[in-house]
Amino acid sequence: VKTLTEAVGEVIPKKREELAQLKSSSADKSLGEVKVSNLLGGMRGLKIMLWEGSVLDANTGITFHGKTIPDCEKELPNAKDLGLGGKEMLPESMLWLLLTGNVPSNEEVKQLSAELAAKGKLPSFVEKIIDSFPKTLHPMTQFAAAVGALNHDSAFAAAYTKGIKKTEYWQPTLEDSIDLVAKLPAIAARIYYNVFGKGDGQQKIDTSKDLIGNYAEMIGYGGNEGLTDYLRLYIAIHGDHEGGNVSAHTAHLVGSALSDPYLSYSAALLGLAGPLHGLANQEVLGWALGMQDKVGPNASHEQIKEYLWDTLKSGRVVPGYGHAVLRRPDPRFTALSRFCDDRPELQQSSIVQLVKKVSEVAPGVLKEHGKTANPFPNVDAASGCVLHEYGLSEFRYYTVIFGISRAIGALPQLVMDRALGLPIERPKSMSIAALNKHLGNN
Ligand code: AMX
Repeated sequence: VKTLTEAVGEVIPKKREELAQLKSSSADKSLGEVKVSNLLGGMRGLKIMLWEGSVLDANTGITFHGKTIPDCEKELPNAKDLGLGGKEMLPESMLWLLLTGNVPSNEEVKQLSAELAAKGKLPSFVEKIIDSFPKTLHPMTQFAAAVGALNHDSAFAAAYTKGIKKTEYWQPTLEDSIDLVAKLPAIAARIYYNVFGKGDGQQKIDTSKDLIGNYAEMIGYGGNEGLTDYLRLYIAIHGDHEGGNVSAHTAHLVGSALSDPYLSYSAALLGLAGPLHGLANQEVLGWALGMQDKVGPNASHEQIKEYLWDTLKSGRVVPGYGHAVLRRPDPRFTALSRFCDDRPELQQSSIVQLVKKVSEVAPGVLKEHGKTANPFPNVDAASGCVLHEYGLSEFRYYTVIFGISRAIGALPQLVMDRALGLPIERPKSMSIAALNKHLGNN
């Protein structure tokens, strides 16, 4: 049985070799043209970042080191394999896969869960910082501030000050990353307790439990196997979605200045807090609950169709549908729907069933409407309503759960960035005047 640190150490020489080969064989090859529309259009579609953990294909969706979500559901150690109650894959398994490219054994995951539990307690100064925030401060702002404060004890920052060699940067980066993943549940739970008054208030950790088993306990849902298992699945599959999305890209960009993992991930969380990124799931839920209020819990396909058209005719988008890259139903949506189909309590839930019915009707309406490039549901179409059904109804908190998850994808890349010695990011920007001059416009 290997530790995660040993497993990462084993794959790094091969990665370095692959990068060296790529540089020597292909450094001058082109990856396409840069048009003015790319510069003005949020750099969409430009292949300008290295990101090892996952690749997003417009048709097949996300793959993690080549594995689809159904592959991961089959292959990664899950709650059942580890006798934890429930049966979903563990975020620990996904973290291992993203860091190493390999599927861990049950024993390795168990050992990682124990390591995370051992490192999960917050330093008291961070508890005090969180307790000093007003309840009215958005949970994501609190989350980012507390994560940034953990940089006080960063192994990377300390080693850098001492003059560690560049080839060894990845080691304290990994140490900090594991430490941060371990502490995110306690930070998130303390914020939940302070703002919403739910949970044990002390973030107690049981070393025999997995990361999410402990988190569910800390936020007061320990006895709820359905929610605990849903959180495992949700957090595992939201971990990574390529490098270009705002949170992942931010972690990579800030990390490229050799800011330590706490600082880099704190910045990523502030990006995740934006309504065009991490807040979308709460909007879907608000929209669906609004529909339920208007048309009742047993809406017919005809009534749903009408509500969809009302939304579109009023100039709004249908939340939970469409995607910047995907052109098929999001496999993450499919995985969450499968979860709902597996759980009797969710089959009886009016909001879950309404959201399911919407997914049968909306693609036809959006196709007829004719604007969106992708009329299919994205992950956010389903995610919030399940939390709501299980009683976790505080919308303002939902992005914090996403924030626990995204670390599982963003931090492995930071480790890889340091292992590969990637440089500080510094793209070229241009003013409108400079562009016009360059293009020969008058
Ligand atoms: N409902 C109605 N119209 C939509 C639509 C939807 N769900 N999705 C796209 N459109 C419209 C766009 O507004 C755009 O109209 P415009 O030409 O008048 O500006 C047109 O269709 C073309 O857009 P697109 O190329 O299909 O999408 P995009 O890449 O510009 O935007 C996204 C992608 C997700 C922002 C968009 O589909 C959207 O607003 N969806 C609803 C909100 C949502 O679900 N967000 C969560 C996304 C998942 C995530 O990243 N968390």
